[in-house]
Amino acid sequence: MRGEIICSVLWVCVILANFESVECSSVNHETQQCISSGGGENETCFNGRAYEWEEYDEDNILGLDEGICNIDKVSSITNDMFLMQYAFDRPVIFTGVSDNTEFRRLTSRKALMEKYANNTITLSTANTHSYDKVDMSLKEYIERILKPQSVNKLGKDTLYFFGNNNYTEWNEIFKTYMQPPYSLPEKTGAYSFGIAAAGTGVPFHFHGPGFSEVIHGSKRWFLYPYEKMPKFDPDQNMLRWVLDEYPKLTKDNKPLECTIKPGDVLYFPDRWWHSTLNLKTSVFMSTFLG
Ligand SMILES: O=C(O)CCC(=O)C(=O)O
Repeated sequence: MRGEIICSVLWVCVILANFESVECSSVNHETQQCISSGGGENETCFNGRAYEWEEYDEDNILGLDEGICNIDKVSSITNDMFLMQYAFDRPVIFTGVSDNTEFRRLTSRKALMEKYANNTITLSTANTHSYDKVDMSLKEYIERILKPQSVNKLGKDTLYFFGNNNYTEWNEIFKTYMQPPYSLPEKTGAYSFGIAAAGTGVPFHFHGPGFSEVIHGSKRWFLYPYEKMPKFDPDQNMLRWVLDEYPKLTKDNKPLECTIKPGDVLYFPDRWWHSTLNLKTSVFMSTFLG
């Protein structure tokens, strides 16, 4: 079966390569490896799929699963319906509402390393209040820090790239990002771009409303309304919370949750407690509405 899939992917590539002189690359969905007409396996895949970040994850070494999804998923509602049913009331996941193929292509590991390797990025510690900030080059972050989370590492010792972006330096790729086509009255969006390793995440916190889109990888979200503050240790990493605390939750204390993947956009309303766990190395964009 695996052989047949690889063969059929390669066959399509060979046919295309014969008709036009294109460099053909594709994804074998069984192994999630990139396959190119040249036979290489470390190439960037286009057509909306760029799995090469995940080549750096060690085969689900953390044993993370996607969990359940008990958040509504919608694909074609109007902004008025969004405002009436969700915006001020509960989270929702939009599927396939904006096409970020180009942004996905520009944020492959290879593309980012070619263009931004020496740019300085600001990392935050992955604890609830993100107290500490550390500056380093994107190259150093990707090559040295971006490793699967160890269960015993505290959130305050885990460095996480999310937000504090230099919009001028990143403008060329940020301008290709297609914002979710939904809005709140009198609010505008501010971007927070991030790249995070498998098993890392941000512990529970809350702030204003916004959207979160995964561009590469997958991210599990947990949410509670403001009045239902979850039990958590602000310095514990989310992997520990998922392994130790989550299984103890009673039915009444379970969060709203879902794993989002490329093509999904999660909306969280104002002041909802939320936390995240990256199941794979993930590249993501949040749009904060303020
Ligand atoms: O995407 C993440 O891992 C963190 C997102 C988050 O906490 C936020 O959007 O406030």
